[in-house]
Amino acid sequence: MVVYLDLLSQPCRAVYILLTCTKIPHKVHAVALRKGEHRTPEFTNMNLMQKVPVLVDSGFILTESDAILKYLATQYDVPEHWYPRQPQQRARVDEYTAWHHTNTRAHAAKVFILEVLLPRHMGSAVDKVALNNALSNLKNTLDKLETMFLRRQPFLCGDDITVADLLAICELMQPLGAGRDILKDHPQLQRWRSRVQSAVGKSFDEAHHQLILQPPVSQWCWASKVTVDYLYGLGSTH
Ligand SMILES: N[C@@H](CCC(=O)N[C@@H](CS)C(=O)NCC(=O)O)C(=O)O
Repeated sequence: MVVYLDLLSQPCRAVYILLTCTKIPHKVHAVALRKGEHRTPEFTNMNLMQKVPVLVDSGFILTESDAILKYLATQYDVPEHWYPRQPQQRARVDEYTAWHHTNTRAHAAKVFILEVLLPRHMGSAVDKVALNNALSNLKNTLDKLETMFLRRQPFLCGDDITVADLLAICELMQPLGAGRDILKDHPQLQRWRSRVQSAVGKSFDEAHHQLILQPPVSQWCWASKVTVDYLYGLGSTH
């Protein structure tokens, strides 16, 4: 099995962590978004969307991190807690992952886009009004993570770690690439982050190594205008 990843990308890191900490045999094919390697004819042939992550398993091509994580957890012999078989427990994971894309991902990514990607693309200063708006939307999301998903349980969907925690943590780590720890005023989420880190061991640091090094802003300049416009529009209140 081959996975096409750029570890500066949040959904790619989630896939990487599951693969490495469960020891599913795989090869990583690095795709440097900042060099446009996702726009080559070969990559486009594999994924018309020109996005990472992509998984290729014996000719079966799959995109979308949520689908990839769930495929890996059901197709391979991994501990059941990652994506429980019991229908109601599984539904809890699906509940979070459905919510994730228009909440955790949209709002954490928007802060990052406004602080890093957009100024770079437009050659403009950070739009402080838009950023404050985005931070306020993000705060609502962080509050909901604490009061809804982490209420009386250590992980987002129950007593053990699932693929939902991986999607969430990788998204919430992203603004660190611009030096912003968005969990600093959220002790409950900080404790959850530590639990996720301990549960996945060294694969967490491996996945986030590049991000934590805080690469120069030029390296972040990979997203297509379509992606920036799309994410910039998501959750917009102005
Ligand atoms: N919903 C997709 C999102 C994939 C995505 O947006 N990937 C970004 C990196 S985080 C990408 O490849 N962007 C390249 C581009 O927009 O040109 C998933 O969860 O896999």
